[in-house]
Amino acid sequence: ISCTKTRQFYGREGYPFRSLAARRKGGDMIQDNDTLQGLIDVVQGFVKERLIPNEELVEETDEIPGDIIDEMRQMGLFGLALPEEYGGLGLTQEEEVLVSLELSKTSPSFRSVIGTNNGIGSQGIVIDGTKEQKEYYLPKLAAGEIIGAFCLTEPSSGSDAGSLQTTAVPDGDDYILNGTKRFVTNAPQAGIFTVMARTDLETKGARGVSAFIVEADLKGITLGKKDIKMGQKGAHTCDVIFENCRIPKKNLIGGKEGMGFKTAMKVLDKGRLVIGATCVGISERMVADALRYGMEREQFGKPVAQFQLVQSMLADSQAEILAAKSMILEVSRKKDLGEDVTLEASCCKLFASEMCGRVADRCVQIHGGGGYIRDYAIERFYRDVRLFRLYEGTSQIQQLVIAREMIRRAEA
Ligand code: COS
Repeated sequence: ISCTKTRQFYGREGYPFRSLAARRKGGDMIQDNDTLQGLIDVVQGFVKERLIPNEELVEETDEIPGDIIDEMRQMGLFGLALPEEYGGLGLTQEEEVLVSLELSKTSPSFRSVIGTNNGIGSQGIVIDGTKEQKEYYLPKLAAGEIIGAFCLTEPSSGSDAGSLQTTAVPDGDDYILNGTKRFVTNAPQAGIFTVMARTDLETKGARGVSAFIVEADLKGITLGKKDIKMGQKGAHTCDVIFENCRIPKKNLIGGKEGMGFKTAMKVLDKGRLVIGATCVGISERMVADALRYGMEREQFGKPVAQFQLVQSMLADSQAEILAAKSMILEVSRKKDLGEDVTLEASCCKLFASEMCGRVADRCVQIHGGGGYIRDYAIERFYRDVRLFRLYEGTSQIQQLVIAREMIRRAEA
């Protein structure tokens, strides 16, 4: 579908994908194949005609152009994973990963624009929020009217998230929030933060943590300077500092103290599947670029893709991409059936992100010296994808989660 067609599609039909959830036939994980395929086609066209041609601009300016963000809003991309009753597209997990995979065949910063509203910046409310919290915030997030961000990590608590030190102390109808959150994706653009803070100051571990919705324009919130990152230009992170910030008690997620760590973990179970899909999408793009290069670049009188040592890099990458994609789809279906997928989601994040790193490395190798030069997108992707093995839980944290769950299930 061409971009012009994409616009006509939306212009003529409004938001045709709004009806996806309504068409679900009891228990179907793919709710309506034609509508889903329509959405995927439109996203493919958008990536090809709008995002890929702007990758270099984003790299140079460290900004996503405003007109692209507007188009994302019009397409409903901010609400892919949000329930239809709150203005989202209501995609199932399987559908969401299929769409994310297409959206990731370009610079990952583009997906990051809509990533937090569909994931870590909204899911705390979707999973554990009260009816009032959902009704008030989710429609704004689904429409892309506000950006949601997730504040878990702190200067001295990263992997050991349960040891966080930010405090929320009750005071009349409010809590008073104090602490610093680190590496907060989309913080500079955020309208609300999901903040994990300690309400039980006597308990050191995860049990004393609660989750709050904090509006970004409250007094007592300041942002640190924008982090200068290795890659993913255009996706911004920074510190968020709370100093005697007063938040109304009604913004305690779920209205219950001590549940915040579990809320954060459930959010991450979902996030880890979507990051896995992102790794698959960008790996497919890197291999497509490397294959094209290998078929054009001649050495020793023939295209380098004809040499078996290059073919082994292409073939290994293709096989690993298929493996990652298959496991992510399988686990997504399980999640849609309501099964506990903590172990499986970590397997997906671990395998897909490590696979993506290997694919990036091989694709640089196939490009030869050209792979180290800015003229080729692979130089940028090589830096961009390094983050996948770190955020939403490092590979080592995924290994820890997997092994713990194996033991827990064996004991049960
Ligand atoms: N879903 C629901 N509940 C969960 C859960 C999940 N996926 N994972 C843990 N919990 C619950 C546990 O069952 C436990 O509940 P009880 O107190 O009722 O027994 C509670 O949460 C605490 O869990 P646990 O004891 O396993 O916590 P730990 O402090 O040992 O930490 C890890 C667990 C390391 C897995 C966690 O801190 C983590 O994921 N760290 C990485 C954080 C991260 O990904 N950061 C990236 C930045 S955010 S973008």
